[in-house]
Amino acid sequence: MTTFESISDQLAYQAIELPSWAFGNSGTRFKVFGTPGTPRTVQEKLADAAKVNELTRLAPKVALHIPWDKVEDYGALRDYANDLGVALGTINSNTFQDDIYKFGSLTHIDEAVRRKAIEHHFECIEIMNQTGSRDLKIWLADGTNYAGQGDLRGRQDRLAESLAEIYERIGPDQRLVLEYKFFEPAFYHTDVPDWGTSYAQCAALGERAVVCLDTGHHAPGTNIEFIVVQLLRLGKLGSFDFNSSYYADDDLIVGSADPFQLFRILYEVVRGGGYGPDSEVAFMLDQCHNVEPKIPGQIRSVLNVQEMTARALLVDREALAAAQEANDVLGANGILMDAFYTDVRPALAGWRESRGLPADPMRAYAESGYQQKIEKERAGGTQAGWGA
Ligand code: PSV
Ligand code: MN
Repeated sequence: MTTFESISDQLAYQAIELPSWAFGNSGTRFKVFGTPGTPRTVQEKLADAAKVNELTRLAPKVALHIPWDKVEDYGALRDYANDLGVALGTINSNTFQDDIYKFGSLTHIDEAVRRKAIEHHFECIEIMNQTGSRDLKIWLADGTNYAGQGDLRGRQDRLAESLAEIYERIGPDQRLVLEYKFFEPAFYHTDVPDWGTSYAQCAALGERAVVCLDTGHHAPGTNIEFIVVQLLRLGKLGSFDFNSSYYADDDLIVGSADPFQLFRILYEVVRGGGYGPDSEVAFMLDQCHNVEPKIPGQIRSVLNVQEMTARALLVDREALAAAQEANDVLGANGILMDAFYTDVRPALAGWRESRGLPADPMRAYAESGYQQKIEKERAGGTQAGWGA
């Protein structure tokens, strides 16, 4: 039996990066709904993120998206974030919203377009130097819609060349993190569709190139925890983009659609050494709150990750190993399920209180008056959203 007391110290290692874009307006191609109190500036996004961290102590960093979060002075932005009690985290590049990227960016047939995309990443690295960020995360919209439209092999070769140039610029303490996604916006093929492609490209680059696993970027039914096992085994699991999906890249609150899947993923993270002070795996959210309130949406998200981490830590690994060794199929499965079915919420409430945090951060937010304050203060101006 593993007790909550025996794992409670390990819970303090939990650090989940919040995406700045989760606080802005978002939606689908059908409609983006505005929400009262939505930030108009990156500073306001940081303030909202800091509120999540203040109430949970789970979210010490905020990931930025360039150009959505462009400012004149990144040193000043870094100080601003630090004053709020958070740090600036991963820098996400964006080569999917300019007209010139219609047929690709780092894979584009035209050298001039590739150059522009590479230069954009150089700019991101320059920003990282000022924000103190470790990770440059690259997600590409590159791909084709029709068989024969592009030279799949040529695109892969150009991708390797472009990434090599970017990798050259990465500082000794920085990492290039390559995300994969099996479809969308391209529907016939994408140039980095799966972990294997990302792994192959990263392996060719070197040690500081690692894979980003976005949980929403797999076909339904994919055994994501197996991918976690494999990447940890290969030393290439760089980061997670956590979210939940029923169908595809739904970007819903992590742990909402399938908490058991989140538990299985986190169990393999813990078992594979991806959690704790010696691990370099970054845990990020990549979510949008289209219809639900955004700040409580982020609070719920980090709490969901914490709950499933606690359950994953509760797995009696010794007993599980013994059952596995004895080929005790149902016994082994039962040990895993015992941990999953353990309701850790009361123990976590106590854990928070013992650390001077609100037992129920959702409730604490509702009672804090912060929402009313930002709705009043942030009247007028242009609300942040995709592309702003
Ligand atoms: C698009 O699918 C996407 O959601 C990727 O997952 C990136 O991580 C994110 O946008 C930010 O660019
Ligand atoms: Mn992502």
